Amino acid sequence: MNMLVTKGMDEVDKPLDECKRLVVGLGKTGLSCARFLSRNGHPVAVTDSRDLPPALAELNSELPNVAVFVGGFRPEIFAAADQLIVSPGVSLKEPLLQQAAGRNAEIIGDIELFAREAAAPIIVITGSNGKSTVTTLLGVMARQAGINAVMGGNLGEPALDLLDDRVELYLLELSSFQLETTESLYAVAAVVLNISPDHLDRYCSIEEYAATKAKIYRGAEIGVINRDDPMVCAMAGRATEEVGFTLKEPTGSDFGLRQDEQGIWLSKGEEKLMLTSSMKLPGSHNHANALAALALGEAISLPLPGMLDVLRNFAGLPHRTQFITQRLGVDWYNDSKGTNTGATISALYGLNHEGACRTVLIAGGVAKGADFTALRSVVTETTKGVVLIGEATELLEESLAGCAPLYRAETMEEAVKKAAELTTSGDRVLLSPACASFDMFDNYQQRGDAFTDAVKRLAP
Ligand code: UMA
Ligand code: ADP
Repeated sequence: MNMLVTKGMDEVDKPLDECKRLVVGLGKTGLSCARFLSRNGHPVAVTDSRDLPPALAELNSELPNVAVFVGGFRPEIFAAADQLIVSPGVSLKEPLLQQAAGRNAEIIGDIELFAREAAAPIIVITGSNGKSTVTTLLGVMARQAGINAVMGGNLGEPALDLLDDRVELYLLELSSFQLETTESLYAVAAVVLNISPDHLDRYCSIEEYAATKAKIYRGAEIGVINRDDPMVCAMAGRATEEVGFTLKEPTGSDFGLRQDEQGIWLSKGEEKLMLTSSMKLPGSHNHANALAALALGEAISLPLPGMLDVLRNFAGLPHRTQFITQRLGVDWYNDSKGTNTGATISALYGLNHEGACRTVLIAGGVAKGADFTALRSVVTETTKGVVLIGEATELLEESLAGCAPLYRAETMEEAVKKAAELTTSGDRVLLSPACASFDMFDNYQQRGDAFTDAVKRLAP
């Protein structure tokens, strides 16, 4: 008989039958897995290394019969499992998972369960930066074309919670963590938007990180390839058909940019489609995102005029180079989702229209094994000062020494006040941390909100 078991480390007596199918991690993903498996009549247990995992209360109220083991990973519980469904935040290098793999237990993730179940076509979007923007753009384009399309994965809603017979198209933003445990995903169209260093606290090298992302092209009907990114180009040849995008002039039927006396055009092959100046999204990195969305949309035959309409009207997601306000002639931008050096580089260059040092950057947080010397050129070329926050302050000081004046702040409020002191009319302030937020905030949204609130509180 099933029974409610929410047990700490000391209280586990014997592994239960439910542990044959073990969900590892009880955040959003773990909850969605427990929900899905229970709904399909499979006994399941859940474990989390934390004492109070975020979804514990919700699981207990929604699925009171599911056994939950918290406050550490117990060898007995893992040893009893034949199938382990691992959350993205848990590394497969976790010793108990390695032992399970060693005795041929099946180790999968929520996306694998999703791929085995989903009946409608799936588009997969991954890359170091731009995933949420492209996924959302494409979602709006598909819905505007009358398709019942749903979006999720690393972006917002866990994939398993999206499953519904009425859905006509799934748009999945996937992280490298999610792809590590996925084997059966065959996309109708797939893109690795770009590769720049990220999560190097979890991967031994950028090559290992890139190889995880490359998996999405295998078995894909159409692979969309970023022709400007050598690491993505090296992934070509796995999908059945391919189409490319570039920020240069496109060749063949690729998407790219063409310039004439009127300005810069989003183009397909020789054909000019739309002036980039008609887009609301700021920065040249968003030209790349627009071209990738067009290529994916074309792959599923979305009508071009509707897609261009979306590009004209889409103003972007919050926390992504988001314009907040102008105060005393200074523009304030929230790029809290800029959580790696690649994102911060593109945000700084993308906003730097005048080619001068008019930006004060607020950066810092959890480094995730990053090499911040990658920021040296862009900081030298675009900033008049950098205000540092959080755990990575000293590392950033060492890495950016001599590039621009550097300042320390203990809180977001203090960082915003310091940035305001450093600016004069015509300058801008950009929060683009190049780091994760977990040292000072629950997530990047809370960090971006703290920034926006502090800007609004500045004396008029
Ligand atoms: N953790 C433990 N013990 C555990 C399980 C997790 O300490 O037993 C820690 C992890 O190390 C991690 C945190 O808890 O720091 C969250 O991990 P999780 O796997 O429980 O996370 P979920 O709540 O399930 O959210 C995950 C994604 N999180 C991660 O990949 C870390 C969410 O992406 C995603 O939106 C959600 O699934 C739904 O699919 C967030 C993210 O930060 C936005 N993603 C990274 C990124 O974008 O760079 C990859
Ligand atoms: P992701 O979901 O991959 O984190 P987002 O669309 O949320 O990507 O954008 C996060 C940040 O990455 C943005 O705020 C911006 O700084 C940067 N960025 C967005 N698109 C690109 C791109 N195509 N190339 C490089 N950086 C980008």
